[in-house]
Amino acid sequence: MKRTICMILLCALLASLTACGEASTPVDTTSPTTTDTQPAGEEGAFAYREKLEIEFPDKNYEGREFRVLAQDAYERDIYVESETGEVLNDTIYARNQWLTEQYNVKITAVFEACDKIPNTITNSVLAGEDAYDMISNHAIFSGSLAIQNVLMNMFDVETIDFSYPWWSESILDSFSYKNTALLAPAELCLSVSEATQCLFFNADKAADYQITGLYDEVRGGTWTIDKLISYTKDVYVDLDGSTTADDTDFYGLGSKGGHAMFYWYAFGEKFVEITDEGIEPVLYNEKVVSFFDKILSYYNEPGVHWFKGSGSAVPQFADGNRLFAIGGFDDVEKYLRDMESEFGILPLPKLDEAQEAYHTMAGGAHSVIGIPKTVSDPEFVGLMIENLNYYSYKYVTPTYCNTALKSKYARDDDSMEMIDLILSSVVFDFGYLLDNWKGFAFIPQNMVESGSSDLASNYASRITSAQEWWNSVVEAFEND
Ligand SMILES: [Ca+2]
Repeated sequence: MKRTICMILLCALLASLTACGEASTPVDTTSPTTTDTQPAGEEGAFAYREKLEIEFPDKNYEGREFRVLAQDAYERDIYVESETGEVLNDTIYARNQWLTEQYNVKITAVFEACDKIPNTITNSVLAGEDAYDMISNHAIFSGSLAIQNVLMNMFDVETIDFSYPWWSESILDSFSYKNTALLAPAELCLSVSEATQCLFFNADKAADYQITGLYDEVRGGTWTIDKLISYTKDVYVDLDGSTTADDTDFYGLGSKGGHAMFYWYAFGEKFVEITDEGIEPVLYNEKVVSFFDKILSYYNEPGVHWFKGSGSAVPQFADGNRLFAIGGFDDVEKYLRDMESEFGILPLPKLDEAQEAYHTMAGGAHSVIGIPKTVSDPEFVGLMIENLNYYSYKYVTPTYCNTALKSKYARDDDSMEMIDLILSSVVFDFGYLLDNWKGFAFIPQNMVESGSSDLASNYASRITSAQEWWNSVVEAFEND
């Protein structure tokens, strides 16, 4: 059974996901250079993080290696080669130097393509080798590992403390089943922040449309889907005078079909419910129906531009052709550095004002960490992980937000406050990470992209296979 599930998972993933690099280069991350490791503090939204002080056990590991196997698409999750004068790079470098000096350890990393890591680690563990202390790999590709019986339950590692502030409640809810946590998104992996989704707005255009006080709406809890719809649904300008709606015209919202599921998370929902009895897909119900009514009709408005398949809606936003756009934090570094207009960052809206909090999701390519079952000293590994998390929480994530995510109009401190709010509201969902295109997580995308409105039959045709799929996942976990 396990093998079947894994093959299905892997085949589907290989067929559906972007390839993730080929290189497999061993790297020694330790440099003989010592540095002044504490970067200068940043005042503002993240100042509270620097105040956190945790006393970890005092240990001298006498040069022991901390051996990491990591996805090559996000090397800087684990390692940067040297100081370059670029603040984020140097903060990551300083983190590793700090760990090295604190414990007399040596971080060594091997980078591989994300689709190869599950096999590498499975073969290694099944051969009884204690070859790696930690893996750090693409979240969805790692899903197959969770059902291979090769990873350690992190709840059993005494030096990992899930009450530390970087382990969110959502991580515990979504990555554990019956007190077993085999994988987790960790603060030490910057890619988790980079994959975080948000809503960008063009501040200059917003002023033209008399849209003001957006940050105050967020703070006041009144930033809702109906507000977003009212600000965007009729915003359309035929820029080229072609009398047809082209990609290059001006729209209220830039998006893609794949974003439709984001609203489900933003409204505080998930695609599965984990109970003591098992994992149940969320069924066709009144809430689901009203969700689809709202999003499908919104995505048919003239002010919404969306496209099918993969890609980003942010380049056209960067060109000034969208009032709002949905994208990831990594889009800022990729596309918004040289944007002429001022832009701001907002959380995805709530369903209504009664909803208690904002929620967002992280795209599935970010790293999650796991500890191979064959590790002989899990306490050492846990201590390394938590120290890297600690330093990353205090310095690396705030530095990322204060440099990579900052608009060139540096006066925009509100954005930093929003970024902090968004990061602390990320929702992880078992029902997305292990969906394997058999559950319901991709129905919103399918419905938008197909233009179908027959939700009832869409659900009815899939419910049996969805339930079978989740039953098989449960079986695999319980036999682990
Ligand atoms: Ca046109």
